[in-house]
Amino acid sequence: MIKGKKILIVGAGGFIGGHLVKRLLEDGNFIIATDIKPKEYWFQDFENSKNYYLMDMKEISNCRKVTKNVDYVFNMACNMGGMGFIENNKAECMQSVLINTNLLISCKENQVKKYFFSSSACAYNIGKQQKVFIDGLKEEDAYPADPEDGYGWEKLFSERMCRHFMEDYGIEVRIARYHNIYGPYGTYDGGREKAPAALCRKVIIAKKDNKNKIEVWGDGKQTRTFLYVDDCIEGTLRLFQSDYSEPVNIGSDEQVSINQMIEIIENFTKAKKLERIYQLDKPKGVRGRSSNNDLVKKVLKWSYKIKLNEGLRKTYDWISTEINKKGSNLSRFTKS
Ligand code: GKE
Repeated sequence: MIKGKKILIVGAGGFIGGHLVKRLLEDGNFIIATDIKPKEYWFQDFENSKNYYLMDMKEISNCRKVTKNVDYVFNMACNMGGMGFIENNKAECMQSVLINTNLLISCKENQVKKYFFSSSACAYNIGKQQKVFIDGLKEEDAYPADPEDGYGWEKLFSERMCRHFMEDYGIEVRIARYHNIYGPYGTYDGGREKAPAALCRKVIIAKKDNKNKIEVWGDGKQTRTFLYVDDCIEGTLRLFQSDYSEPVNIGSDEQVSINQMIEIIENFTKAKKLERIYQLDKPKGVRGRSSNNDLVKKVLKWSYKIKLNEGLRKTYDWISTEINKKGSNLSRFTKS
């Protein structure tokens, strides 16, 4: 357990960043938190701490300021979202390279000991993800490089930058490749939502409005593996404390199609099955993606715990409560 450390979390107002702040505060650390979003748009609120900064970490002056006298840095910040966002905002996504670069330079200057970079399964070679069911992606499958356009290239390049800062300047780095993380306190509408939250929302609203149809992007046969956020945080912290400095998959290996995920979600309701309107012109991403977890088991002696059915149930219940509180047209997550 990490305890009694002074830790900078960049992107603390985001989904995974918010869960990480919560956990590291509970474990007894001193947290400095930054985000580009004003506090009212942070996904989770932490009343007790005063060390929150509204700042753009693409600016090196900001990075220099907050990396002073900290033990560890977690870079959880990037301009991101589900396929609907990343396919249509490639230049925006690529600019997150400035956050990682300026943070690393500042960490070197301020002699920060250890640095975490949140990478993504989008770093993997897209040629290896053309079939519906694929063998899990192993870490070496990121090369030869041909990642997801825009967002994936930024992640792969930034991973590499971390590696060279370790080799050339001795900063310890840890890198996780996250595979579609979902759970409560995540984006569920507004354009940046990923499939688990989007489909929970669509089923909840159809039920609420007595509709018998939902819209699904693509033909529903595309597959993914989805990881519940509590397992993501546990895996992240274990990786951070390990001595392994190459990228590691943090994902589940429960590969499902989008249609299978909709069935799981529909089973949470007593309503009749919904007719699916397949929208073939919407962003679809790769055809099949799955995490191979051999390396994570080997280096961390750890595996995720929460099955998709259980994690989706918690997510569905949370989104349901939020929609009931705020109404289906209102989201606090619409601002980047
Ligand atoms: N977002 C969304 N919304 N996706 C839908 C919907 C919907 O209403 N209906 C069907 N899908 C389909 C998409 O077309 C895609 O084929 C699949 O679900 C997964 O979409 P996603 O959750 O938005 O994103 P991806 O898994 O393709 O990619 C995400 O991967 C992560 C890492 O594994 C990225 O967007 C990043 O969030 C992240 O790097």
